Amino acid sequence: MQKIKNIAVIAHVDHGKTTLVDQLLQQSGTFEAHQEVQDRVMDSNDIEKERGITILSKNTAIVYGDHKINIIDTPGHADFGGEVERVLKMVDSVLLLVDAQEGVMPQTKFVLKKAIELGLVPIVVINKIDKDGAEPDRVMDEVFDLLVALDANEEQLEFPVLYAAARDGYAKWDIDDENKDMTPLFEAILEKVPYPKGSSEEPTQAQVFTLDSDNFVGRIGISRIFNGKIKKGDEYMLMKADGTKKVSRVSKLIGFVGLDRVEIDEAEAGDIVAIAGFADIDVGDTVADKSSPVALDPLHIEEPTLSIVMSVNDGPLAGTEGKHVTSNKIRERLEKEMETNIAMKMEPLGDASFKVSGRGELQIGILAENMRREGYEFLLARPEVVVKEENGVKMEPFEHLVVDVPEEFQGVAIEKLGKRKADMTSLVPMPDGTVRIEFEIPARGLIGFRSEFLTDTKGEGIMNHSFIEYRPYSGTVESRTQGALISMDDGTAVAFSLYNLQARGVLFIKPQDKVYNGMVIGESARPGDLEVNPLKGKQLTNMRTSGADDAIKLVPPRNMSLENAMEWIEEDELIEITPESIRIRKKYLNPIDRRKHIRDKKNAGK
Ligand SMILES: Nc1nc2c(ncn2[C@@H]2O[C@H](COP(=O)(O)OP(=O)(O)OP(=O)(O)O)[C@@H](O)[C@H]2O)c(=O)[nH]1
Ligand SMILES: [Mg+2]
Repeated sequence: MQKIKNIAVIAHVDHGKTTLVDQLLQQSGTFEAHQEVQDRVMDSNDIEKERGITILSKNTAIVYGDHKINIIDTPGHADFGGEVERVLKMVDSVLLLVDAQEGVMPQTKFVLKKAIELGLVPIVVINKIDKDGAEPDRVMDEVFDLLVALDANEEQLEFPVLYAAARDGYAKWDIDDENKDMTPLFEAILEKVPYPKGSSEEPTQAQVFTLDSDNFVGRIGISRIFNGKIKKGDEYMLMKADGTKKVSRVSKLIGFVGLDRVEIDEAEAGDIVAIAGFADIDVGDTVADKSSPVALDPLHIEEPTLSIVMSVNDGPLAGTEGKHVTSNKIRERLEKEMETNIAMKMEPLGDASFKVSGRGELQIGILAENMRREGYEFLLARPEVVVKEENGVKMEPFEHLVVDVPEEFQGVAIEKLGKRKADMTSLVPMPDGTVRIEFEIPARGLIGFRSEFLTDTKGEGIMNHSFIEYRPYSGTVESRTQGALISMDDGTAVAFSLYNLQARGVLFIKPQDKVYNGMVIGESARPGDLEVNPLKGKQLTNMRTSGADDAIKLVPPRNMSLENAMEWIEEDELIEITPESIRIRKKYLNPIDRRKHIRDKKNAGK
């Protein structure tokens, strides 16, 4: 039997997981000498590359001496926490990375909690020790305190610690050791990660933790083999969580070597492989021995906490920019997404709209961004948290929030968060003159908070949050105070009128942009919506020609990216998304309908 070690790399967002995996790949000699390798090779899809974040967990295998090390790189952003949870059941230890300056952050807590609950003993890697502000000792203490707070057992509290600068390619046992290479980390993995339990002689049991698809063989389940063997061409029983069973033949078996996938004939207990041949294979399914099938425990997958309504674009510019605009097209695309993205859910609501649920705004935003690039056009409503009822009590998701702000903004941050029903749990001055304040807050209170927070802290605040649990509903939360500037006409925006409107607030559009009646073109400086006319040209006089229009100096418009727009809009507003534009509009384009809506809402006592 081959010597195998299975490990996942977990951390808060940006603490250096993908960079570390890069270095391990490079330094193990897994790449051929001629192979050109980019930075963060594991971040392979377009959006991952552009944003420098990991969205999907991905596995790679490294050959080191006589060992094969299967490494799973996981996403650090809280919205993809569900990915991490699933992956942890497939490995025998984790590398927990913590930034030597930032220290323990919300997602560090979230992922470590899951690892501790599964009984894994982490290898702690204090990373980025090259940073000027690095304080490895303080961070080490924070990690230890966190483990104690998480009820770690004695073995877990004796976790090994290494100090690293992943970017510069070294790790070491002692902070005073020389900076060399990753050898100490390889040693730690070989010494400290237990060999997989289970036996190749037992009846086969493998569990799927990620899905993939291939144009030739269809759905593929990336699985960990816990017992027995999987052979290409043999029949196995696919066992689902709901008890359904079906025998199929493995048509293709794929092993991992570095970044390559290679076809293999057989794999044994302890290894991670991709299995093709089971048409409806899904995450959590067991691939079991045909004659003595025993299912593994199903994977626990946390429910989505945020939902958003997606609907067909019915505005006056509908169909002018997108390729796929019908309700059928949108439905097909969403259904396809739900097949592989098990952390999300979709529910048709009738009248050409769909409720899409996920773990956060970023996760849903990325789906929308992908659809837009594929030529889709649609509307998105304001994100809403998923409220549940437990024993007759209305429950809503709560988040752990950490904000880092320069001292002078501490007051405003606490005040604004108080209005959003946040409970402060700690306040610690940091050595660099900032304060780290922690809160527990209903997820509802966080919707739209980021942009306000950045404005309040002049862009210097940093905020991070992560799901804690469902708790009883906490009452109304304050939301955006400023009104919207709404266009009262259809046409093309004119510089002269935009120039005059600048006094009214912040604009989202520039001259020549298409606008329509009911479209939101800016944020008013005051509460309450304001209807304005962005089309009014200057009257021509003898003195000046309309050409002078070009010379008008306008403040650059606020860039309403998809995520900014999701943060900004209120319940009666929508985002219009097309391959070319992101516009904000009122749900009711006609001012009479809008007034009626406001009246109805008042009457309903909201
Ligand atoms: N100074 C310094 N920067 C580092 C080090 N390791 C990684 N970085 C930088 O930190 C940033 C984030 O690195 P990634 O490897 O993408 O982090 P990640 O943990 O994979 O991020 P997510 O997958 O989005 O959670 C990049 O700009 C890296 O170059 C290090 O040792 N020192
Ligand atoms: Mg990453």
